[in-house]
Amino acid sequence: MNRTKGIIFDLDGVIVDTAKFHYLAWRKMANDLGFDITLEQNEKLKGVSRVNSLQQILGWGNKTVTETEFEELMSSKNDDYLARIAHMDDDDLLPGVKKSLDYLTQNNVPFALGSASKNARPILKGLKIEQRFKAIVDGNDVSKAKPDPEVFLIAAEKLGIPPQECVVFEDSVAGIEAANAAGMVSVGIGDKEILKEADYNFADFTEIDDKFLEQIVRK
Ligand code: B16
Ligand code: MG
Repeated sequence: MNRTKGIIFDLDGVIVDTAKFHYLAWRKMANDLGFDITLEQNEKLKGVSRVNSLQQILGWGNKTVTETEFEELMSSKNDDYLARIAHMDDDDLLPGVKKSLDYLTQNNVPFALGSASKNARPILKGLKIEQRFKAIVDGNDVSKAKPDPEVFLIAAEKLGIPPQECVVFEDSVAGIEAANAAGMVSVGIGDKEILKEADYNFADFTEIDDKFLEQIVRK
């Protein structure tokens, strides 16, 4: 029997600062189509799947495209995004993340990834932390995107821990909504005004100490 709760980490914006590269790549695509997207609009894209992001962006720009053009835009945005993150390595882990992962490993607290990204595995490999996760659930494994809780429920199942005994670290409104809908404890990483539905809020992992982790994983 597990003696601790299980932890589920989002990827983009929690473990690594890829959120800004998603924004830059979407913004370039929008600019090429003749409109712009704001940082405020970008908040609505965080944690949202590639398909749903493009649908929203085209709506903001009042653009209608054919199915083929839609596929081409998704593919060129992803190529642009991958080029921007190509040289990522373990120095790119967000501050404080390594220390928290070390604490969890040393204390036998199982942790999983629950990300909307279809690029999650190569990113974790680049960061040299792929092997440390007991389970990885990403955009390739789900049929329903955040705010649907599916990604986190699959992660809990793979950890072998009931959803109500899991804690989710998330930087997006959609992800906090998904964690709450899954009946999990939600920890917002980022602006607490934006992530106000989270059970706990921190600006980043440098604010999270061993004492908090110890308290949150205790059953
Ligand atoms: P990809 P997360 C999400 O990852 C990002 O927050 C979101 O901006 C992105 O559109 C989505 O992944 C899909 O990513 O295009 O790489 O498949 O935050 O859930 O780890
Ligand atoms: Mg995220």
